[in-house]
Amino acid sequence: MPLDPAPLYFRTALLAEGWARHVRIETHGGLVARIETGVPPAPGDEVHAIALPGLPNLHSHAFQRGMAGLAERRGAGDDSFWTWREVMYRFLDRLGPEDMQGIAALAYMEMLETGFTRVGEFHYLHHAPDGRPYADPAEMAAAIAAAAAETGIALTLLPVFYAHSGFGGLPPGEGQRRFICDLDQFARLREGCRTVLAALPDTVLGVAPHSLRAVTSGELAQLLELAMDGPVHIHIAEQTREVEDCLAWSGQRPVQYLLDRADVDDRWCAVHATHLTTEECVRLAASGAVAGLCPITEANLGDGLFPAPAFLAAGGRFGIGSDSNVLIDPSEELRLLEYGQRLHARRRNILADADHTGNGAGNRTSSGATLFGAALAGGARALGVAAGIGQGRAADIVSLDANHPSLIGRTEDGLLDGWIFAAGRGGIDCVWRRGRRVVSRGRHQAREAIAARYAGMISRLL
Ligand code: NGQ
Ligand code: ZN
Repeated sequence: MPLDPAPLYFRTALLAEGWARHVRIETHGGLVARIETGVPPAPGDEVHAIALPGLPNLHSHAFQRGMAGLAERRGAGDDSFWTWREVMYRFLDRLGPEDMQGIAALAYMEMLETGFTRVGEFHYLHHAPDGRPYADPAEMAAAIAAAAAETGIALTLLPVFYAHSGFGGLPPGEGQRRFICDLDQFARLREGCRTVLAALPDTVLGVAPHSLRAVTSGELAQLLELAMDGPVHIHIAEQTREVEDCLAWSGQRPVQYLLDRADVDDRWCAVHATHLTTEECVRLAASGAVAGLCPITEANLGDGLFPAPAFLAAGGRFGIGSDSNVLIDPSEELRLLEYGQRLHARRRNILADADHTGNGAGNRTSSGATLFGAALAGGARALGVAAGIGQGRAADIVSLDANHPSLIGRTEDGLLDGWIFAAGRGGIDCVWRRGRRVVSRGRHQAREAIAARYAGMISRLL
């Protein structure tokens, strides 16, 4: 095992129990071995100002980073999620395993640079461009794992089961040929994923029925047997047309349909869950499932606005995901989550939890602290790990630049407000994964090589 890095010392740190001052963190084998608070730095400690726990990114399709900005031209008719999907299908048509690794490495590097330290990769690009399985069914999953290894990001892999093109088990379309498995093939693919993950630290393997459009309720029941106690992620109720189609086919809305047929509990992540009635908000919240919100992508795709006040009032939990990776930045996801609600309600500080009792005197209803705390807890839950900086956990830490104009003079929860609402990615200084520094002054240590490889690859692809 490599030598443990020097202990980290922070003037202030957001630990699992809350804010603490003068914090010394020793790591051993990548895990937090000891935390002391209220102590001076020891000789040889690496001293920094402000520590936050790294955030989980609960929903990513890494390959879509390669088409960021390419679907922003108006077509002949009305552009929509469905026309974007056509562009996306054409883009993925050409990608091989090396392309997947190169694009995913860029995306994962950007995640680390902006404060995400774990990614939930919702992976469905399984087969070769002609639709035939690779000799190794986990070939593309291996490319994803290689990108995670290169960048250092922690990986929760969510291999996707995809079998149909619409409600009621409709046959898949030509553009979906690279995604399609039967249940036996999927079980082998998932075993291949397990093997691939064995070489990486801190991995989690889940299962992802793509959506109620792509999976029948019979298939869903069999997939859940594979999942055991691991995470279960599904896209749900993202588009109004999806809700209408589900109603026309079953007489029920997607979330109603799911909650009536599957044992949805706190292993589940309901990705998007944009279109919910108040009753569905209450039932989904009560199930313990995490709502997987992806505000940047949901805005980009014109999905609609998640009914956050009703869902949170019912005790619902959420995390954030970068989904299409059109822009990667957790501070911006959280800011947009709050701003969407403000624009709609014409009020301010909508999601700030009135009961939030952070130590920041006078900051008891900080929007930043509520958003960050919820996304940390919900994201970790959805990705199958413990949340926050604590003994025995991976030392996944983000430091803020105390000299950034929007952070100077702020303390505790005020730092989260300053970062999320004002500084954004410019506020990030360093990022450690398993105690090893992978980002310094906002730049990943392998940025040059990863960006250069990507540049060569993407110009060939386009
Ligand atoms: C996906 N993305 O699987 O990449 C989907 C689009 C679909 C989002 N839903 C495809 N944002 O849902 O059919
Ligand atoms: Zn998605």
